[in-house]
Amino acid sequence: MARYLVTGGCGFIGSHLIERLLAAGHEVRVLDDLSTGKRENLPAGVPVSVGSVADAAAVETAMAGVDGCFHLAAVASVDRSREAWLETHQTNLSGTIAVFDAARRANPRGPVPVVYASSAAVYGDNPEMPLTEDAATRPLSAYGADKLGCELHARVADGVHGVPTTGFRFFNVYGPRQDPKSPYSGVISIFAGRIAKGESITINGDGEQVRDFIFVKDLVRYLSAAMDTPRPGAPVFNICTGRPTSVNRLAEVLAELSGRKLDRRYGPARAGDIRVSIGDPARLVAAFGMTCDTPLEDGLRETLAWL
Ligand code: NAD
Ligand code: UD2
Repeated sequence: MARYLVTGGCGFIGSHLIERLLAAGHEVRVLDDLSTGKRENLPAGVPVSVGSVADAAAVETAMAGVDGCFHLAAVASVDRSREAWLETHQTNLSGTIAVFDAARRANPRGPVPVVYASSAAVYGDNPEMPLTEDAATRPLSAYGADKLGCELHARVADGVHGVPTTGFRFFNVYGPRQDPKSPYSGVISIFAGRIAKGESITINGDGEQVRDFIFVKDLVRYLSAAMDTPRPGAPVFNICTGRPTSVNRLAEVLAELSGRKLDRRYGPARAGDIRVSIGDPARLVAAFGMTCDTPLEDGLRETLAWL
């Protein structure tokens, strides 16, 4: 049994990770500013410090005495990073440095490991598909640039300060508790929420852009496994399936599964939208010996059932 801090634990992915950690018998505490997360996402009894990862003192206090930190707190929306460039940077990059820095002193036994969320957004408009971890990084957004910055500082944390880190480039994550009401949410939660109520959806551009969608319960298994076996050299792994789904196809499957007629409208393409984003999971599978195996239809059914 270990004691972990989960930053951003009240959010969509954090809350699933915490369920898994508690089921494995670990003790968990959370640092979250509740900007998009909700306490109701967590089981009763999980201690939540309301504060920002951009506040070094709050991070230091939350980190005291833990055996490791899962760092998920971020402004997760690419659109939001465009609107509020400096503000999102303070959370997404400075907040990550605050976490790595506090991990140096968190425990009298020495630096504690940090498992953190990077993103497929670091690849930007790189057209090599599927994307391996060695593909060139060319972020198109402040969000992607900051996530790449997190990876660079993770190397500093490891090499200069002895803090073991593991970074994961999440592709498009979906599942229960991803907020269907927020315009900054993922496409699956937005479409699922609207289609299930018989409302129209708007497809940005021609809908033939493709994504690699991963079910959240598949993803959190890797995060906990990475904490169990910290690796040297600040490694970074894709978390992806390698399977492409177009936005058009996604809308059709959701309509089919919810037994609704699809009312889709086409709007302008989103500025800076990535056309194709498919990851190569080979390094992930080789390192962890498991695949993201939930079929899209099953994950979508579970997401619809939660609504
Ligand atoms: P989310 O918005 O549900 O969760 C983020 C959590 O961080 C929320 O609880 C929010 O309140 C909290 N938070 C935001 N700013 C904070 C701050 N300054 N201090 C403390 N807490 C703060 O989003 P999510 O989808 O669960 O994202 C979790 C992580 O995964 C993020 O780092 C995100 O960038 C990354 N990620 C997500 C996806 C995806 O498809 N959902 C893809 C790639 C990477
Ligand atoms: C996702 C993540 C982001 C980042 C990135 C990695 C979310 C919210 N964002 O960005 O954090 O890690 O992946 O590359 O999960 N779309 C529509 N209609 C809508 C909403 C979206 O057509 O109502 C389209 C959108 O234009 C895009 C696709 O759906 O082509 C996926 O959009 P998204 O916002 O879910 O995710 P993405 O890939 O921009």
